[in-house]
Amino acid sequence: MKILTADYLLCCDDDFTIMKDAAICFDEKIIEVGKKDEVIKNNPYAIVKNLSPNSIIMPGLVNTHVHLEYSANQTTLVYGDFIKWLQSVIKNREFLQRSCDKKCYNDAVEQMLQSGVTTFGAISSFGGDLEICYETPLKVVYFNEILGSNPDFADDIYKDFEKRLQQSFDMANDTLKPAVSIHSPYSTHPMIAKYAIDLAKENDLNIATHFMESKAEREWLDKGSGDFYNFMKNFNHNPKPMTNAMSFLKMFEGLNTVFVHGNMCNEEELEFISKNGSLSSCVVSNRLLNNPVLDIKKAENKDVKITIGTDGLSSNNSLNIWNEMRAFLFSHNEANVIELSKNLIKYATINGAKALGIFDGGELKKEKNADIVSIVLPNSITDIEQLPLELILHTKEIKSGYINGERYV
Ligand code: MCF
Ligand code: FE
Repeated sequence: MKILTADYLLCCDDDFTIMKDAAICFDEKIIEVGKKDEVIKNNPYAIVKNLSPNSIIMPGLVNTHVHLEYSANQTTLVYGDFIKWLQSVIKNREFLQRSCDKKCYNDAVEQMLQSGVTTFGAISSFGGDLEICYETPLKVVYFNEILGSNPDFADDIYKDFEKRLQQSFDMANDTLKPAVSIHSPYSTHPMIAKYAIDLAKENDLNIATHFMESKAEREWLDKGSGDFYNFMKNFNHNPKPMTNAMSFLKMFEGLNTVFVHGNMCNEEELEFISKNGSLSSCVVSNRLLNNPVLDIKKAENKDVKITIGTDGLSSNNSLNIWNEMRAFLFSHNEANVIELSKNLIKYATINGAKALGIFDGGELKKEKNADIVSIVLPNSITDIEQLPLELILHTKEIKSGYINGERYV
């Protein structure tokens, strides 16, 4: 049993409680959170560690969406336009996947780990990232991706998907949970999507999908026109969307799906997402691919649970979740900076944990898993209201971290 004490403790509960001169007592689970003197008095056999001045204790962070298999990308993929980027992915994805060696995967995960991420949702297209996801001390929801627009190839697609899914089942343990990802409504035939969703339902697996990321996707699904039409014409002389937005969404009814991006959602779609999952927002990726930013007011008016995703190094220059939060803060100048900072920390902790569901963390509360990180601010703060903002402005890496109560940083 251990106790950590610090100047401040962020519970990341619904009320966003911040405790001053606080402590947390834990083994695998959290035993008590409260005032330093009381926690020490109530747990006399615990080993006490007093963190350095200006320390902050908070829950481990959650990156709900990352593609590790593209971590070799730095200057290969083309930015500035979603369709051009997609074409460059199609052209280079096997090369990038082959170029990501053990060190490349390690470095990518290390960026998340050092930034305080204790849980992430990995979208795996090929299975090349399974080993690193198994080896890392971090908790991983491992989303095996399926895509394909031609039902004639369905059998081969299912065979490949089932093989990867089985491999992830073989490696599953307390920190690696197999899951399913339907790539998107523009790339996955509804029959293929339904097959994978049914599999997820039968096996009680988490599920994720890219949805309403670009203007091109909106136009294509609504009207069958625009940039996607021109793109699809390369493969088919008379291309038509395989589904529309609402029919695609309805396949996920009753599940807790991580919908990724959602920038172009209308109110009806946001309402559906609010009732059937959460939204992973990836602002840096959206910026680089010239996609719109998420309208947070519109999403929050529908009670959508927003979470933070870095996306992959295929559309980001960093997997550090604080870099992502800073970018989010600076891209949303319509929001009050203090209010948004507080919300961002919720998005990256409690909301992310609820979105990924399986690992009971994201909050410092009795009986939750002891996924805890500590951060040291450069100086003392003058106003507790500013703490979330100061954290987002100054944090690059954590000072220490615990997963299920075990120290890993
Ligand atoms: O989230 C971004 C942009 N939207 C869609 N897909 C991806 C993103 N980052 C990587 N991808 C992958 C996706 O998983 O790119 C491929 C898929 O494997 C595009 S479809 C050939
Ligand atoms: Fe993505």
